[in-house]
Amino acid sequence: MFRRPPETAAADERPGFFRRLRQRLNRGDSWLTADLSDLLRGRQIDAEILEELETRLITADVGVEASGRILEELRRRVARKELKDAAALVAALRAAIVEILKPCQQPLVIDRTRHPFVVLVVGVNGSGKTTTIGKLARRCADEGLSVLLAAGDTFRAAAIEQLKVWADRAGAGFAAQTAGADPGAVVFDALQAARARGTQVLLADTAGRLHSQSHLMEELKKVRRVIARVDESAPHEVLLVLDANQGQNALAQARQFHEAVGVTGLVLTKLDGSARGGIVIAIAQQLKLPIRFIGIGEGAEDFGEFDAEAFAAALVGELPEKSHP
Ligand SMILES: Nc1nc2c(ncn2[C@@H]2O[C@H](COP(=O)(O)OP(=O)(O)O)[C@@H](O)[C@H]2O)c(=O)[nH]1
Ligand SMILES: [Mg+2]
Repeated sequence: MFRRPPETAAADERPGFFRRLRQRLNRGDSWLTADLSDLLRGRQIDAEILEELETRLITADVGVEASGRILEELRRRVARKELKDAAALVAALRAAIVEILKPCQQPLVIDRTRHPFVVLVVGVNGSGKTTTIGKLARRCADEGLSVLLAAGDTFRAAAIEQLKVWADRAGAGFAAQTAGADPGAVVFDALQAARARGTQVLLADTAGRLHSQSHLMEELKKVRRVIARVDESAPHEVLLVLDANQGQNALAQARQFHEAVGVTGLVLTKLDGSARGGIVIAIAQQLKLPIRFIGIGEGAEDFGEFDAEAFAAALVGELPEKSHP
């Protein structure tokens, strides 16, 4: 994530993370991996099988638009007699998925000339904001960056406590006020403190639920303005955290948050849950926002950069070449 050479990234985290991604993504009602081989076994690649595949894609949250795009490509290749067997179809499906996902594979690059680089984390209640901040804090700390966490979710005391636990675990600084305090004031003070200390990264938590959706958006806009008042180049990243289990709802949330505060990156969490992963394709197709990270569990290690090829491979059930140990 922080301009580290790709070889070291591959060596120290990728294989393990991808293996777990594949295992966890396909847990429960797997939509392609297990089913696909059953669907294809001993059958010819014809119009009927493509129609069945399209239905599966749509019911797996891929959405009508992205499914249509994938099928258009597959039909074209079938017409050219390029897809003679199941293996060729699976490979073509994977390639079509990669094509949609690839533009969203844009890692977060922390600009080390900023003191601090400010990341404002937004999203609805329970989407995984605080957990993501904790995981990201750990990642930054592992990269040798100094980090400060700002407890901008002042709605509940428990939210402040939860962030404190993550700060302690990651060895990050922590800035908070009491529950009910003005989140703008909390983030303002944290930013001043980070500047005074020369802290490299400030991760600001926010509330996900207020009296109403419009109230929440107004509060987030205000936090954004307060940050810009201290450093007009900040926030340097507005990270929207989406729970992949929300399905098509996640798309609606993304549009609302983007309109209100200008999202610059996405984190998709809980891909280890009942989520079928197809929503990631719909999000890529429709939002075209950078997908910075994915979450595949509650622990700090269950978090990694989004990789289009690895993700597509996990979905259709084949590990990419590079992930083999
Ligand atoms: N299984 C799983 N649970 C997650 C993931 N990310 C967050 N959670 C859990 O989801 C719940 C809500 O997360 P939290 O960070 O408090 O959400 P917030 O309200 O947006 O701050 C917590 O129990 C987290 O442990 C993930 O990637 N996978
Ligand atoms: Mg929270």
